Parts: sequence; structure tokens; C-alpha cells
Amino acid sequence: MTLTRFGSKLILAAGVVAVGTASSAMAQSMSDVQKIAKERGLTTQDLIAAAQTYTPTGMLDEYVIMSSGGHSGQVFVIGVPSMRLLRSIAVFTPEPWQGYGYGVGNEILDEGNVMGKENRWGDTHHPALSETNGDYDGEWLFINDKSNARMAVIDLRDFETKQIVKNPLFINDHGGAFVTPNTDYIFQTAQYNVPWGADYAPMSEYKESFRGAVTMWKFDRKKGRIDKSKSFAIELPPYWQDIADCGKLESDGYFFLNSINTELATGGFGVKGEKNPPFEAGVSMNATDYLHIINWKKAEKVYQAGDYTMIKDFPVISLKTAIAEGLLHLTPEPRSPHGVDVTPKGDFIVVSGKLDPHTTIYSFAKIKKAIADKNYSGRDEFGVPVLDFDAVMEAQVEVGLGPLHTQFGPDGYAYTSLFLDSAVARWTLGGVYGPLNPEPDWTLVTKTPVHYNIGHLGAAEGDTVSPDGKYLVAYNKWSVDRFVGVGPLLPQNFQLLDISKQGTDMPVIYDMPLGIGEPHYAQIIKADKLNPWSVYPEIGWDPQTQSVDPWAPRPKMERVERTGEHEVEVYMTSVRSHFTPEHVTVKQGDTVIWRITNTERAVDATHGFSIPVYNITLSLEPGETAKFEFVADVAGTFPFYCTEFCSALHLEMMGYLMVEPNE
Ligand code: CUK
Ligand code: CUA
Repeated sequence: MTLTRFGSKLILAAGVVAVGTASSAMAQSMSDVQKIAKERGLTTQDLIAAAQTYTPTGMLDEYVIMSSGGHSGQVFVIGVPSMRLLRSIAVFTPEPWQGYGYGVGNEILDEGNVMGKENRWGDTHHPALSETNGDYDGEWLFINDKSNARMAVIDLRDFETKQIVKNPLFINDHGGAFVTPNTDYIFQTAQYNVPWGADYAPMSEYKESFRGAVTMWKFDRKKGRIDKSKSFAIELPPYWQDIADCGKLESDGYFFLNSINTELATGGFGVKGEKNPPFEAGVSMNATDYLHIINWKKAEKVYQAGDYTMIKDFPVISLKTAIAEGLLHLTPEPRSPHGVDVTPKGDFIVVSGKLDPHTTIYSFAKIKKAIADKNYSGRDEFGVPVLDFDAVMEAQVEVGLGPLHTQFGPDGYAYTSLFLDSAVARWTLGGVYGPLNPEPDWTLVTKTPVHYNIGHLGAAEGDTVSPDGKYLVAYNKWSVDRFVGVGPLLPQNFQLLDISKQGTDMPVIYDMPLGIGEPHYAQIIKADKLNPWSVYPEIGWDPQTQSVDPWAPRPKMERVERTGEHEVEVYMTSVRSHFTPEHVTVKQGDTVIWRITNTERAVDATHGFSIPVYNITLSLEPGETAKFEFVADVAGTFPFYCTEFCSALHLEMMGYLMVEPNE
């Protein structure tokens, strides 16, 4: 490279340096940058990438990733373009820093108990930001747990989990969370099918006893909760329903989900005398599986008219009714389908088959016409009408090997992740999609290699009615040689791509290792759409009800009060740098009901609170009140203390719980 070229492209980087260290900026020059680049072996392209992503202290990120946390059971919040982890949100798994599940939050976790058993982890796959008119509104976040078919609600005023619901019909899900364009419903579909409620039935009765289903959880925005009493399910054939997406604009009112295992394979390989093929072969024998097309607005009417059966105390529209009412249609989709993604205008549905190098694009107008004309190529073995493939298919684009998921840009580009190729494909949407495509044109434009084995991908607001473009993140499954070794369990790798330029220029500009579980989907929202509180609105705030708790302890009302022969109540406040009261004395065997309010109003003045032996740890953010209960069954002397370094005298922020032994 020539020095002139090197220098001219680095003006931006030099500017960033100048902002960061104003006083020494005068002494620095481009030759210093060149020197460092040379020492570290950085190319011009590396330096440009650095200038695009480096975020000096105090500069805020433009976008925020809401990422599933995989088997951590949590959600991760990450800034873009800096790719800094901003926080985790405890959802299905207890988390001590947030005090979730160690004194408070237990009721929420208990809502997620499964068949009478505690489940204290989750496999989170698909976060869904709440939408208004098909655009993220920054208010709520939902996420599914694949391992136990649960759905969680997170309030984005405080980034905390408020509710977990367990699906009563199935025990495994995948096609969720997906919201309708105004967040009236949250969809959740079963994947590994079981008999209703995961009751027992032998595998030989798979076809008769096992069930597929999609649940429509009604979201009550005012209450900030899923309203189970207004939620229902639709029975589906016992295929393995997979990823889904909700229609929007042109296709509003419809819901699309794909499936694998239309073979109804039951596995069994490895058992002596068993002749069935193993699952991975058994579920991939058919050349096509089925895209499910569901008219959810019609389903809602059928449910409201009472045309359902109660199964496991939950209303279910039977497959028979769904067929009779025309709620459900199928159409073939290529081998081993995975992602299904609706284009921004809602006019096309993009499906990828993992074992087919094409994406297949369906036209919603053609689907509607085929439904109206009853243009069927037949029915499946459960009697569901199958729309003729050629009548609904618009185009196929050869993108590469192992296509999985697709996102969209503002300019008529679509982006598909290629698992086997380890690449991101950019291709053009035909039709009148922006200035790029005045004529219908479905073409691969370019591919950027990523490292390695990309799963989902996320473009900024790339699944909404108005994608932003600019950034795309490849959520890679393997990192292999990208980072310093940390043992045989390697981090995942989030790779940031610059998609702001049109054409073939689409470089990787940042790697972010994530060593806390394997994320799947993540959505990227414009940071200014989020409007979280910096402190709780008032002192004595209960985050669970999002209102002031009348029982919250307040200054001058602190006390330890015996309220029964074996019951003591504690009213405590915390403020830098003391807990009041500092001594809490109870008798062995007492039930202790303990309330603490953090009376701080300063931003970031969080106090922790922990008691040994009794497994208590809380996070008390400014204004927050918490209540926990335990039986003081172990006598002894137990220092409690503040676990956040909140002030110079933070070590002194402590007290003693004295449990007097029984005679
Ligand atoms: S799935 Cu993981 S790469 Cu659960 Cu959305 Cu496709
Ligand atoms: Cu409060 Cu440390």
C-alpha cells in the first residue's frame, strides 16, 4: 500500500483519537498510527474497521442487540458497533448479581415449574421485541425456552423478567417467540412432539397419539403480562414444526411456520433389533416438507366463537376444525427446511432448506389466490390441503450451501446465513423493492466468509417493516482459532459486518467472543427506541408490580417486629453506607419476613444484600424494595453485608443476623 492512500483513509481514526485524549492530541500524528499498525501487523482495512467500531469512553452505541443466551437461559444485551456486552438479563436461570432466584424472583421462576418439578435453566432461542405497526417499539421483550416449552416476558423499563408461562400442551418448542405486528399475540410452536401434556404413549402409537400445535399467547400490554385466559392453541399434524414468522402489512393476519419430519420418523436406531433409520436420516427422507400457512385472525374468531376443545385445561382448536374452517394450509418446501422469513412489506416469504443450496421465495399474493381457488396438489395424510407448489412459488435463488435464516435491508437486499459455506449471502429481492430493483430480479450479489458455521444472522431492525441496514451480525456457532485458547469449550463468535455500502463490499469489521452459552437468534434495535429508567420512579418501588409497595420500609420506620410466636418481620432501609437496623435478632425456628428498601435517588447507587447460610443475595437498585422470607432454622451469628462496592465505606455497610438457639 502507498503511504498517501494509507494516510488519507485514516483521517477518521485520527479524529477519534483526538476526541479521546484532547490534551495530547497535538503531539500525535498519522505517523504514530502507522507505527502502531506496523508493530501490530494491521492492514489499512483493519484500521478502517477499528475506526468504524472503536467507541471511546462516553460515546454511546447506536444499536442494541437483544440476544438469546442459549442454554445459559438468559438474554444478553450488546451494543453495536462497539460489540460490548452491556448486561445479561436473568430469565429462566437464577442469577446472583441480579439477585434473581436468591430471595426474590422465586415466584417468577416457580411459574416455570414443569409437571411439578423445579426447572432452573432454559434453552433460549428466539427473542422477540414488541412491535407497533410491525416496527420495534422498545417496550417489551419475549423469549422462548426450547427445552421445556416456556415463554418469558421482560419489561424493557427495567430490563427484568416479569413472567414465565409454561405451555400446558407440549414440552418442547422452537417456533417462538414471534409477535403479531401489534403484539396482540406471541406465537409458540411445538417441535419435538409428544402426546398432549407430555403424557406417556409408546412410540409405536406416534401417528395416533403424538401432536403438533401452535399456541397463541395473548399479551395484555396494560398489565404487561401474558393473559392465559385469552390464549389458545391450534392443533397441527405431528410433524416437527420449526422456525416461524408472522405476516405483516400485505400478509398481516397470517403466520408461517415450517416443519421437518413430515416422514413421522420415530428413530430408535441403536436399540438391538430396531430397524428404523436414525433420526437424522429418518427425518430427511422426503424431498420436501411443509410450509404451514395459518390464518391467525380467522383462528382468533373461531376461538372467540367457542369452537374449541379443552385439553389439559387449555382451549385447543382441533385439526379437524382448523381444516374445516380453512385456517391451515400447507405447501411443499425444499429439503430439511429451517428458516422462514417474511419480507418487510409482507409480500414474500423466504424459506431455506438446509440441504438445498437455494432459498425459495413464496409470493403471498399467489398463496392467497391459491387458497381462494382451492388450487391444491393434494392433501397430506391428516387431510390438510396442500397448495400447489408451482402456483405459490415466486423464485428460487442459489445462495450457497446450508442456507438457514434470512434478514432484510432497507434497499431491497436480503441476507441469508449459510451454515455449511460459513458465509453471509447478499441477494436482491425481486419486484419493486427499492432503487436497486426496478425490475423483478432475484440475484445473488456477493458472499462474505465468516468464522465459522453461522447460525442466525441479524441486520439492524432487519425483520421489521422498515429495516435500517448499516450493520449485520453473524451469530457464529464455532470460533475454532479466532481467540486465545480457554480449554476445549470455546466461546461463540459474533461477527459484525458493515452492510452500509451496496454491491460486493460487505466486510467483517469486528469479532466478539461470547463465552456464556450458545445464542441463537438476536434482534438489533435502534438504541434511541429504548427508554429504560435510570432509577426506579419512586422510593419503595416493587419491580414485580411496577408500582409503589405500601409495605415498603421507609426512613424512620425501620424496625424488627415480632408478629407471632414464631414470626418476625424486618423493615430495613439501605443507603450509603448503612443498613438500618444493623442488628436483627430472631429465635431459631422463626419465620423471618424481611423487607428492604434502597432509598437512594442517585443513578447507579445500587446496594447488594446478602446473608450467608440462608442463600440470600439481592440487588437493590435505587428506589427498589424487596421482600424475602426464610425459616431461621440454623442458629448462629451471621454477618449480612452489601455486596456492591457502593461507597468508600462500603465495607462498613453490614450488620448481624443473630439467631438465638432453642434451649
Ligand atoms: S435455530 Cu439456532 S441457528 Cu433455534 Cu433459530 Cu436456526
Ligand atoms: Cu452498599 Cu456496598
